[in-house]
Amino acid sequence: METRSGIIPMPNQVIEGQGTYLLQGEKRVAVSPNSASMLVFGYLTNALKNTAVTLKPVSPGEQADICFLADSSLADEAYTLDVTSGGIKIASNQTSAGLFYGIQSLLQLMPAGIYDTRQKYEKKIELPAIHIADAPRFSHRGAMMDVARNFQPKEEVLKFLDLMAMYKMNKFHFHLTDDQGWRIEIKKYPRLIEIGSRRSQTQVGFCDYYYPRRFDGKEQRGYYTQEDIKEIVKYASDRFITVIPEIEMPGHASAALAAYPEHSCGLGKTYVVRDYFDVFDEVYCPKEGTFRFLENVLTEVIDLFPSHYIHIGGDECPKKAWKKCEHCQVLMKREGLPDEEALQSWFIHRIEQFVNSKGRDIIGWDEILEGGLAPNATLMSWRGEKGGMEAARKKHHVIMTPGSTCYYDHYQESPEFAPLAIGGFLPLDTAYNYNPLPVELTSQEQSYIIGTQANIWGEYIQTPEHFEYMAFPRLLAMAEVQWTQPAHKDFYSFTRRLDKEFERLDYCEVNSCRNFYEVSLTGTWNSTQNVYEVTLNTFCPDAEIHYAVNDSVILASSPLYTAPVRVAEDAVIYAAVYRKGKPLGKITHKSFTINKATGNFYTCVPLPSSDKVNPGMGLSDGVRGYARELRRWVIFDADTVQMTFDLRKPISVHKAAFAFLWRPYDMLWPARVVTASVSNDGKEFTTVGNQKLTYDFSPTEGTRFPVSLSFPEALGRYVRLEFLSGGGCPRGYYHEGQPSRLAVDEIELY
Ligand code: TNX
Repeated sequence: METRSGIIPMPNQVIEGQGTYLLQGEKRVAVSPNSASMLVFGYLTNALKNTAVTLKPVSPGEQADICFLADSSLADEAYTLDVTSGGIKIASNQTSAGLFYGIQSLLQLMPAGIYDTRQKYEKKIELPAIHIADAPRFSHRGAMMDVARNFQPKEEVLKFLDLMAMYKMNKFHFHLTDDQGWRIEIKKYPRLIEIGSRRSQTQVGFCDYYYPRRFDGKEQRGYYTQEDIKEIVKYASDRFITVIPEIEMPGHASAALAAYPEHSCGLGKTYVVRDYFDVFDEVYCPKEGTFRFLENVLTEVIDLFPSHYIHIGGDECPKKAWKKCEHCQVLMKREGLPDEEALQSWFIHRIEQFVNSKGRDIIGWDEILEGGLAPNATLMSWRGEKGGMEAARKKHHVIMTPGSTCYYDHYQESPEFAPLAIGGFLPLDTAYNYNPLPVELTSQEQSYIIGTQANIWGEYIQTPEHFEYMAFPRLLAMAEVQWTQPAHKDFYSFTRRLDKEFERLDYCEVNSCRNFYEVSLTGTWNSTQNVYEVTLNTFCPDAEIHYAVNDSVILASSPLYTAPVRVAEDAVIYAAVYRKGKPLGKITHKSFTINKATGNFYTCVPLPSSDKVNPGMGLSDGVRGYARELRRWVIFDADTVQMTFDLRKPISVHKAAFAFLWRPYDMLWPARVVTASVSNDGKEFTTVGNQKLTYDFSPTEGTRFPVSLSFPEALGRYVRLEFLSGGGCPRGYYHEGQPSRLAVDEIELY
């Protein structure tokens, strides 16, 4: 479905009419004098403040150009919007949430220029005649902002709320506490801010880049006063958004324990606000004093946030401290708890009872399933959808946020061009195509899934600009996942609407990722034609791609891409998106290596434990591993790894080249020995080369180590490489003594 009007998220029913309505001068708005309608009236007035249009409220029933109508037959959040040459009518039920969404649709019918704050919009506002009848697919349409890892100023929070409202999102999940910072003032416990809201430095680069870790030496601090929180809550509520606060427990508690170490299990440790990112063993100890502390914290939180749901975390709580803690062990015996998982569940139950006693319910991450789900808990499923499905089957409400489709801290463009991210790959189309209702569930079970949200974790997000880069434009895809019925979803239609929407995002000064206007390059071996082909793609509709081989200058006169580009030898392909002779985005490029192994099948003994990109062909797909892109590497958990290439006919070879990734944090160490052998029947192999491999580990930086092995020219249909892995992780490094793993990429034969 495609509409001229281009609203995001796509409304569920749109009928385009004939003619237009001209919005200009003073317009009369019929609005009930109740507070919710007046609030929406105020919002609309403010949205138009930059235009030549002024609005005057009149009573319902009086002659008016714009009518806000109450229709109690409409569901909460549903609305109808009618634009005719005679005027505008928006109907919703008394909650006025629908009215607010009707206004959002109306505003999106207007030119993006009305959002330009640098100059007044003097041009006329011509609205297309239209009938929209609309209601959301899900009631929980959320986004999570992690301000604990890195603080975000209040202004950025408010800006984000504005943007969420534009796309009809209604739940703002505020991740306020974690190991690296406590961000909310609690009057009863001032040290949470004095100590918990600052750290003196932060790790540089991804957690596994450097050994030992490097730090930036810059203080990181920030928190919201209770006045700030009130302002944020009110600002959100004026936009029909509920702020759901998250106070993490029992894990992710380092910042709180740095301030109040008495709530830990002790163990003679010094507790600090963490300056690097990991899952830490220091957690809350289930002592009476700890519960009193947490209940007092929650009491202040509950007073500040009217949200029915209070998120209590519950994820990633290592049990090491509890296992060693005498108090915990006695408590477990007394309560008849078989293991520490049951203790975690006991902990969460107890907190749930407290939250329930205040008339609220808890949300927890899917680990709260372990050891038994608290009776009234809503589950946020992040480790895939399994936990969510289990909870739905147990008749608990569920919010689906599986990492692979909802974690907007993952890369959305190639790591070669993107700023540092946590990893993964979650491009716009993947975000868009997510369906939060697993087909494995019956429709009855599905009804427990109340929605989904984007989680924007902040480990590597240090500035508002970077936050926006990670959130957008994926957040608009999420808005459509949340709002639009699957029958009305269509990625191509979305890209056409998004193409226009970027203009509005620009006026709103959103630093969106722009790879929408760039080319992504993928190479594959075409086995029917025996040739390597590079496919060029862009999300951008109605555009051309121009490209060049081994030439970084791309002009409108460069070759126009019409079919996969064939390359017969090593090449770098450069490409850019053009529309009407003008480039829309930057030039991107990718290197391809074409050699005797490229495109050939191979077998591995044992099979790799991770093989994410071009599974089964990752070692011969023509693209070399890149230090920052872990998922591209083929990883083996074994002492000896054998790879046998089938070159399909006897071919003479004299050299093998390959690379290993060194990342001590991930137990990845390069191979110590490589042996090459050839065979004509795939059974009997003759060794042709063997070499001990040594490396310079002094750079202390996660590194790609390229290695090659030359040998006397040999003829064979099969070529085998055998690697002896790096052995145990060496002394003094992470995971000392544990078996290392081997990450290899691109086996090249010459
Ligand atoms: C896992 S999701 C976490 C967070 C991290 C995130 C990074 C969850 C409940 N825990 O603490 O920030 O991964 O993607």
